[in-house]
Amino acid sequence: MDRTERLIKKLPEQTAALIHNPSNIFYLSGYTGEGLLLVARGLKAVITDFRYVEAAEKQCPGFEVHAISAGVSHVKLAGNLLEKHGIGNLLYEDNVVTVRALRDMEKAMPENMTYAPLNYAVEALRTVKDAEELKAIRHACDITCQAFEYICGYIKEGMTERQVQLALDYKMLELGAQGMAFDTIVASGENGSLPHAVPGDRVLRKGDLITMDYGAKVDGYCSDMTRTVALGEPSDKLREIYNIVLRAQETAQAALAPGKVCSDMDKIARDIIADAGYGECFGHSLGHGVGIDIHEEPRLSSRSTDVLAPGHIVTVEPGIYVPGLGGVRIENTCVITETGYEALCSASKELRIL
Ligand SMILES: [Mn+2]
Repeated sequence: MDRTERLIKKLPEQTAALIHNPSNIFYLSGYTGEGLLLVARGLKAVITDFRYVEAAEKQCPGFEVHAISAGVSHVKLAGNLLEKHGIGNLLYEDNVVTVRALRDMEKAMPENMTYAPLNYAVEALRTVKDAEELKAIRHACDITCQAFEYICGYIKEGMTERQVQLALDYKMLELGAQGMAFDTIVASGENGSLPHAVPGDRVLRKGDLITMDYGAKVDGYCSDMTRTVALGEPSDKLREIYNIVLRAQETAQAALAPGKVCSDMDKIARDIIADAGYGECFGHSLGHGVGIDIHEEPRLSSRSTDVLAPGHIVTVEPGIYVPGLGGVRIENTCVITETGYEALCSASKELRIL
């Protein structure tokens, strides 16, 4: 059954879903342009404008394509379609639609329309990846790993973080990525204590650890990987931190399996880091789902009661961050299988000394 049919099956009678979130629109229809998706039993429509009509017709077989015109806005057009189909209930994404857009929608729709939140119904479908999605993410992970091998031979003392970022990004594009999954992070030396450091003009020096967190986008899907490498021999302290993070990463990753509770995965890594005396230095969650968006459900966090299932794709990325000294993070993207998991990032996690 196609993705839109799976959503429609969840909708109550005489009810339509109006989709604003571009990632949800892409997931359901393959459409990458601007506009809205309107779906109900017997109704699958892309609502767009002149610029995207041809693209929408190509990308979305099985969908009607409607273009706005003077005086007929996207929501007005949606309202006309709902009226034509005799549909009086509309579910919308209340996490995306602004207060202003909701007011405009209510004005443009037929008067007796009732509204309710869609409650993340599409996001829930998106947590379990199908074969086609897994293939794209696998490809994105392969590009990420190849770029890692390349960058390990490229990094030299005296380069800036920004140069490393540019080389990584260029290499991923050259290897076939359609773009970056997110802004590449390169954090060297003391900058390593910033989990989301922006690569800058800091010059790489002997003894630095360099954390690179980056991913490729392929066919609309992301990969996410972090490796921390050393430029020359690191201090004993940095090596100690590296080994703790590596143990936390490997132990938590090895525990991934269907039926496991997300918060338990987080706890495995957190306990290892806390027992080693660095509990205060791991201030983010263990990981997150990856797909069309770089951060999706399920979350491997201490608060998540979600249960892992085959087809979930999640990251495992513990870290230790010490202000003034630096930091280490090691991250793999993994798919949950029927019996356990498979790591999609094959790049070695042993400390590389460049
Ligand atoms: Mn990540």
